[in-house]
Amino acid sequence: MIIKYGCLAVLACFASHTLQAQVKVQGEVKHALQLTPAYLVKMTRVTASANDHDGKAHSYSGIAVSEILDSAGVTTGTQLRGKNLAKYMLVKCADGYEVVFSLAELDNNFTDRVVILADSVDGKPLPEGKGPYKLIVPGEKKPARSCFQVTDIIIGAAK
Ligand SMILES: Nc1nc2c(c(=O)[nH]1)N[C@H]1C(S)=C(S)[C@@H](COP(=O)(O)O)O[C@H]1N2
Ligand SMILES: [Mo]
Repeated sequence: MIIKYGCLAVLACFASHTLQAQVKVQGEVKHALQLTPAYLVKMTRVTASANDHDGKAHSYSGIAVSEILDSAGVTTGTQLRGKNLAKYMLVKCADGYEVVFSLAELDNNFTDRVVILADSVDGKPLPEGKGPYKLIVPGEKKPARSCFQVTDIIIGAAK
């Protein structure tokens, strides 16, 4: 009995962990994506430095959000004008935390800042409770939009 339920608990834990290791990209996109380790490994890795809550700098690595948006067929680059400037990216996390960016804040025609979806910090996977994916937003005074345990990226239009 104990062994049976023990096995079930291990399986359930494994299943939930596997399910968590993906970020869904949907909304105003040409192709919805499910970002998994297998999908992300084909994309260009970049690094970004960010301070933690106590002001200590860490080196994060992952994929530029701009590349993820391109891959999903979001209106970026030369398409980001007119009505498309009212579009936004909503990022949802496992604990219900949500943050929003206008698409222009993430676009390399508008800014040199590179926001990344990180899966590693200082050469190691993100620690339990902060991973598997964390958004890294360099150059902000507060780390409040660097949200961890990201589960969903939703593209919307503000009107
Ligand atoms: N998913 C999620 N991400 C989050 C938060 C949160 O509550 N949930 N808090 C934000 C705020 S306000 C801060 S200050 C930092 C805190 O990060 P730390 O716990 O690594 O210091 O995470 C940011 N990212
Ligand atoms: Mo905070």
